[in-house]
Amino acid sequence: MARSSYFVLIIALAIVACGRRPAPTVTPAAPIAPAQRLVPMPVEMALRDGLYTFTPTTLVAATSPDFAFSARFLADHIGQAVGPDPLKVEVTATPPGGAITIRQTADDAALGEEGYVLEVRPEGITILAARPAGAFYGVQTLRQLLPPAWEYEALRPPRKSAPPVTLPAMEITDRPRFEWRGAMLDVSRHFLSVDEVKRYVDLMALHKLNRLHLHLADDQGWRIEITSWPNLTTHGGSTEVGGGPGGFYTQAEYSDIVRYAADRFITIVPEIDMPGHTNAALSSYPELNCDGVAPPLYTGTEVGFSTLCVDKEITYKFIEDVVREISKVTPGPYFHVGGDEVEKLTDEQYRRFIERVQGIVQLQGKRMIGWDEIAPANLQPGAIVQHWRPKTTPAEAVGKGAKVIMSVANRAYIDMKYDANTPIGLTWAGIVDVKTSYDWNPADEAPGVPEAALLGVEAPLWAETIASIRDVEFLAFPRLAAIAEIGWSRQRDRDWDDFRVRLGSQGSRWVALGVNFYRAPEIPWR
Ligand code: NGO
Repeated sequence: MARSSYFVLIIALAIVACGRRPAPTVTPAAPIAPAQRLVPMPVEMALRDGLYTFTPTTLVAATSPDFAFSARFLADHIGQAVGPDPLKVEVTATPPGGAITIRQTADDAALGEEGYVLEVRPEGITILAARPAGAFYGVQTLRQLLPPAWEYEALRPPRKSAPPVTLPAMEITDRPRFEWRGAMLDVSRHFLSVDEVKRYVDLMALHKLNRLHLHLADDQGWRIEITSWPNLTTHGGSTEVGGGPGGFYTQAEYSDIVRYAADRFITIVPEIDMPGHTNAALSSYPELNCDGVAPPLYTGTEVGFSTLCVDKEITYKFIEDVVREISKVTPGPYFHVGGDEVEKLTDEQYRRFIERVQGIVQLQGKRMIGWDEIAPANLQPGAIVQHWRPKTTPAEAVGKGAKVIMSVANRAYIDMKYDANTPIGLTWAGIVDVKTSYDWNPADEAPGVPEAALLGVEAPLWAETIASIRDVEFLAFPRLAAIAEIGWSRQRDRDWDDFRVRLGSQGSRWVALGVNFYRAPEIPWR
């Protein structure tokens, strides 16, 4: 070859080499061992000899009507993946051989509210649980062991020649570390529709999360109908960050969300943030302002500038009405009063306000939750503090008997960016990559807050930069699965390198579910 040709060849190779993007980490599609398919990781898991084979006539049986929802869920999931018709469901005390049976056991002590045993044998599959939530979590574990392709909504019956679907025999015994495994959606900064919230509920259920905290009111929008103060939604709900149209839930729509979540063993936790973060309310009712003048609606993202007028009686009448109306449509035992970032009151004014509101919440039979700023108030037994500010501790509240939900922002805030190039998200608490969100122990996070003081963990998703459920999914996945595992699995069993691999195998399931997840480069997606 002539020298000039060599030259051209070298230049061409250099161009190709420079233009090539680094190959994503993709592991070839070898069969995934059962233990690698599960997030969160169960307490105990042992493989046994033999295989269970799914057939078109497999029956899903529940021994108690309380377990029928879980049986139906499983039958619908397996649905047409194994035959032309959906699987049959039966509530019966004596299920036939070969069935998938969800069986109630009297062994409450070992399994508790949420524990289960999953036995896969060649002769049949059994999920044992003492309570309906445990049965549901057993079903979610079985679901994660089944082919991800079964999640596709357009799945069609298999070809006649397709090999039968089997599952290796195994036994799993499982129960959660914490009773509170939460996620929060901020529907104030940007509104999400009922269907979008239900979609989040579905994705939470897959990873055994059980509390959905809805941040229903903030400066930028009031999102739940209060019939005695209608302007809150007609005016206060009419915009959002950036000036979009906002929106709100009627109480009937909110009840629909509550029911949908409850079916999936998720308790809705309503939050009305006060006395700060209240511009939407202040703009809707001039009498809530100390000067009697309603400010304009707000569509920016500053915090700390608004407060209810704590010296006016009408303020407490307003709060009583709001807490009463929302409590009536909220079967769960919690009411979150916010309490964060108040810059316009003295400490004394703030404390007195929180203590008075605590009485109002108790009168409605609810447990008060507040962000960690409420810790110095005189908290009553049963109060719950949500810890969010890094480098502070709510130990003072723990001393008064309060329980803590750990949501420390530099670990659990999934509205933070994954890295400097993440197109949406905030950075004030730092960059929260997947390892940062996973590799920590809630019991070591705040001095004076030991394991026994913890109710659990929660991943808040603030919505300053989130305009749609697609954005929600992008910031939540995969980090929400990391928080779910922290909430469920024992600390001594958790290990980042092992988690990375198990998280990687969630990718194909999320693809099948249409989840817009972030393909974090440190995860071996498959
Ligand atoms: C803070 C603030 C919110 C912001 C969020 C953004 C709390 C409890 N108050 O968290 O208003 O939206 O940060 O990350």
